Amino acid sequence: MAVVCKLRSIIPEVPNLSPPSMFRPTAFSTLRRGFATQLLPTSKSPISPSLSFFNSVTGDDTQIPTYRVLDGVGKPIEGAEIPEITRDFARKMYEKMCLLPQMDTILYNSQRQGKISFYMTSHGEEAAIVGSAAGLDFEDEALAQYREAGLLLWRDYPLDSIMAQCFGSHEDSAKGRQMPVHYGSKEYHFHTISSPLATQIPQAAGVAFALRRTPSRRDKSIAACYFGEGAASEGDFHAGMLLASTIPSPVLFIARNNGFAISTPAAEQYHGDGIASRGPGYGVDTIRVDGNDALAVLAATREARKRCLKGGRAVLMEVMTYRVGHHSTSDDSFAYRARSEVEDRKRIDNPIARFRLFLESQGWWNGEEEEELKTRLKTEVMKAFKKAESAPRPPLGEMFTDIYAGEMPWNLKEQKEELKQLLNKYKDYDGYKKELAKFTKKGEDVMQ
Ligand SMILES: Cc1ncc(C[n+]2csc(CCOP(=O)(O)OP(=O)(O)O)c2C)c(N)n1
Ligand SMILES: [Mg+2]
Repeated sequence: MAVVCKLRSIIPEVPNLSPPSMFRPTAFSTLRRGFATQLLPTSKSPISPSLSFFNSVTGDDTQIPTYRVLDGVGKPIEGAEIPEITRDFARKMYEKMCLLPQMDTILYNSQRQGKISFYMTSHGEEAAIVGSAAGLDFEDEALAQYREAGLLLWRDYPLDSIMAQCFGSHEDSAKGRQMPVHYGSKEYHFHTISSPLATQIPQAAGVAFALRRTPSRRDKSIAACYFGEGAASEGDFHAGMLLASTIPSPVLFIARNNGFAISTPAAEQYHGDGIASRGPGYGVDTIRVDGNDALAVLAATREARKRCLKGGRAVLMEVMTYRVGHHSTSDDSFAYRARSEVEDRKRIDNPIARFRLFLESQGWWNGEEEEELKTRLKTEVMKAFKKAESAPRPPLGEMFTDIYAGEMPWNLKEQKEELKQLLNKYKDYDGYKKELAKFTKKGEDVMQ
């Protein structure tokens, strides 16, 4: 009371105090009226006499709910609305959801046979990836992590280009200089994957800001940023969220919560309520979605996208799913989880089966079409695979080009010279001969 009286006596002595309008001191005017209902001019927080702490977004210690449309057997759950979807659109989604594991299995096995150096599958996450891709616009800029090849498939990115990237063949747009699965295509609005986790998150906030500042794309395109729940532990996640929240931009953050960051289970990655609970902290509209329900992911993505464009602001979607495959070809997940757990998930909550049951219930799919599809997809994948497998690599010297714009820097020139000397010295040895034979020009472009 004494402090309030003192303040009241001070306020009239500073009549010319004219702060910028956004900081207009409501607290001062309330104090003048004698009611301390607010604490500071920068806060709208009401005053409370209750000494209470909180640790729940829902306010009642329950977890944030998970939005779902279809139940485990592809039927709409009570109260759920089926998003607008045509027969052809639904069939295309299903086809791409089936193409993804076909492609994954062939490329995964090819790594095991030593034909490619590395691979990452999306097994179990087909609805999360294809469902969200289907809710986006082709021109939305995608900034993915590495497990989102399904988005490229949805956009009809050619299988030939996927294979060329994984094999590093001369048809690869990155000229074989990236690890497999590090796709990138300007034409398909897919920013090149980078291995260091979460770097795409602040980049996506910047991309979305650029979209907002480009008259031809403003109010038309968003940035869609995918990342795993593990990547959300990086500082870049928080930097990206804060950036998008304070410098508003239409970016849709899609957190694929697949239960693992390599061998670390989600339960050991955070103590709070998943990734979704972090959204409101940044003032970002947020939803948690059943990622094994293709229709729920589709509907949530469409709505999230609309909000991004309407408000020019970020939206966060946490997509709950389960990584059925190993983390990558460098991992054996049965060293840290039971085989039976994986088999159970595949059986109990299979995203492809759930969506197929929905299609069948609409009369949009049948067993005969299923057989025909599986055969056709396998043939298509094998055709692209064989083409890339036998294709030569780009000329060896391409390794040094386009790394930086302008003139080649001195260190690359030095490295190229060193390679030239090595090749000229050892080119007649069997090991060198065999390797050089795989390159277009057989290394001669470097040796000269
Ligand atoms: C900055 C950084 N730290 C660590 C790694 C090694 N790493 C690669 S993938 C991965 C796990 C990521 O898990 P999550 O984000 O959940 O994606 P998921 O693999 O489950 O799809 C880790 C730790 C990395 N690539 N970059
Ligand atoms: Mg994960």
